[in-house]
Amino acid sequence: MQLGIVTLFPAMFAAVTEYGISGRAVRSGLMNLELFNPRDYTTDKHRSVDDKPFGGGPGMLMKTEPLMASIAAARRAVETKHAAGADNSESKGTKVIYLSPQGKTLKQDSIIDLAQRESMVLLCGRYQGIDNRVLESEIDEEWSLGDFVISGGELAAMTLIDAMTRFQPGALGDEGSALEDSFSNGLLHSPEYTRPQSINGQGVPEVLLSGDHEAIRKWRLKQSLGATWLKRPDLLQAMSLENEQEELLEQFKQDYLRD
Ligand code: 9WO
Repeated sequence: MQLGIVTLFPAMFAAVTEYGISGRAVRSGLMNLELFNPRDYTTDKHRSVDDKPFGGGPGMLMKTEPLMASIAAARRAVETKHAAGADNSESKGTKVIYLSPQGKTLKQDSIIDLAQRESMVLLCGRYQGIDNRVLESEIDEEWSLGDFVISGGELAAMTLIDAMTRFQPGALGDEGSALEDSFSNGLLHSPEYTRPQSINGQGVPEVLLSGDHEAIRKWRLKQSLGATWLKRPDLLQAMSLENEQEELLEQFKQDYLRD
């Protein structure tokens, strides 16, 4: 996947390019990030990247000319990269995405869809954001992590990159499959335990030590359904359960109400 990233703080992206699963995906060439700093596209002596809003008031907006120039450069770079040698019909599909609280809320399903794309440009806003005309002419999609404000789009862009990386074929290696993570079956994960077998007198559920794989599968599914029922009943509401799941959840509720 080719990613063009427009940001005033390119150094922040070391968090995804150098660490963990995303770091490995970048080193192996599975994810290719190219950073574009509007400051490098300024033409004035002071290299200004912010400007006053018309109508006054506190706060600043991103300065338009360097912003537009850096978006154009990012788009050009990712399009030439992934169209290299081939016909470029696919490259015309490169979307410019703005991370903002006004966007559509990202869900695991949207991450899976976005992760299939060959390229995209991520625009990280700072200050109070961007001029509305730039929004309307340059931005194809607006996505949000949720209903809260942070100081800029970078952490949101990195969150999106990390989540998409997990769906690149080969990115997870030994860590398993992104399709087995929480949410991929619409349920929360069941509790997990590691050594030691006792912590301050608290043991590990017997079934996990039994070696009975079918019993373990059932127990985990039951716990998964139970955890979802207790912590995220809204997720269960939106699902239709199979017979086995219905029965295991019923058992969980009985156990829970008895204890
Ligand atoms: C800042 C500000 C200051 C004074 C008055 C109004 C103001 N609004 C903002 C503002 O919304 N700043 C944003 C900062 C501009 C776009 C980038 N920023 C951002 C992205 N904050 N939060 C996000 C974000 C992105 C994705 N998911 C959740 C939050």
